[in-house]
Amino acid sequence: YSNLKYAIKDSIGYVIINREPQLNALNQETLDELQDIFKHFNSDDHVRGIILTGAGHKAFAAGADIKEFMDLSVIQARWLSERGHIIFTDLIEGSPKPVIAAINGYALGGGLEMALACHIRIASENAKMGLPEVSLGLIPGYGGTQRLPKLIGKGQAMQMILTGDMIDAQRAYELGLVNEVIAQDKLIARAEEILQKIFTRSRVAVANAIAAINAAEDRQQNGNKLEMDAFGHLFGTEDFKEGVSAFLGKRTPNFE
Ligand code: CO8
Repeated sequence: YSNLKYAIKDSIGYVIINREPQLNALNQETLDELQDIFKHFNSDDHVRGIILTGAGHKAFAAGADIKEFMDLSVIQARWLSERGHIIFTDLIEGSPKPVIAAINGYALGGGLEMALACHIRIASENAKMGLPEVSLGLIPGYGGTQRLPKLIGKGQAMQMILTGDMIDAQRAYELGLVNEVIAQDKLIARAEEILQKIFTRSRVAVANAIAAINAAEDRQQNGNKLEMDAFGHLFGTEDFKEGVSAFLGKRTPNFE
C-alpha cells in the first residue's frame, strides 16, 4: 500500500494510516486501501481483532484530503461520500471482529468519522477531535451526523457539528466519545490489552454481540429479533457448551 502500513501479530491486525506529512488525511487512494485491508483482515482467520491508528504522534487522521476537493464535481462528491459510508459501515462497523480506534492525535472531519465507525475508541492525552466541515461550507460526509448523536446525544453533537470546534481528549471522555484516555506511549499497548481480553472470550459470541449491537442503530433491521435469533443460534455452538461446562467445572474455558 502507498498510504497504509499494516501488520498481523498475536492475532491482532494493525492498520496504520501512513501519510504523516499530510496529518494522515484520507485521500481517495487511502480509502481504496482501507477497503482492501479491511476486506482482507475481516476474512483472515489469523486476525481476531483490529487496531486502527495513524502514523506518528500528531494525527490519527485530520479529515478527508481537502486538496482533492477542488477537482470534485457535485456528482463525484456525492459518490465519494457514499463510498466512504459503504466502507466505514460495511467493513469497519460491520466487521465481525472488534475494531479499536487508537486515536493518537488529531481526529477531524472524515478522520473522526472513521473513528466513530470503530467499535471502541481510546485516545491519547494529546488527541483533539472535531467535525470542522461547516468551516469549509460542508457538513460531515462519512456518517458523522448519524453516528455522533447516537454516541454523545443530539444536543452535544449539534454543538460540535454546528460550531466545528475541536475538543480535547478529556472532554471527549466526559462526553462518552472515547472510552479511555491514555498516555501517548501506552496507547497501542492498552488497545492490545483490550483486544487480548476479548480474545479470551468466545469468537462466535463476540461476532454475534457486535452484529446485535449494530442492529440496534440500523433502521432496516429489527435489533430485538436479531438478538433473539443470535442468542438461540449460540446455544447450538461448541463454544457455548465449553463456556458453560467450564463455569460449572470451575475452570477457564478453552474456546476454539
Ligand atoms: N487535507 C489535506 N491536507 C491536510 C489536511 C487535510 N484534511 N489537514 C492537514 N493537512 C496538511 C496541511 O495542508 C499541511 O500540508 P503542507 O505542509 O503541505 O502545507 C500539513 O498537513 C500539516 O498541516 P498544518 O500545517 O495545517 O498543521 P498545523 O499543526 O498548523 O494544524 C490542523 C493542524 C489544525 C489539524 C490543521 O492542519 C487543519 O485544520 N487541518 C484541516 C482539518 C479539517 O478541516 N478537516 C476536515 C476536512 S473535511 C472532511 O473531512 C469531510 C469528510 C467527508 C468527506 C466526504 C466525501 C467528499
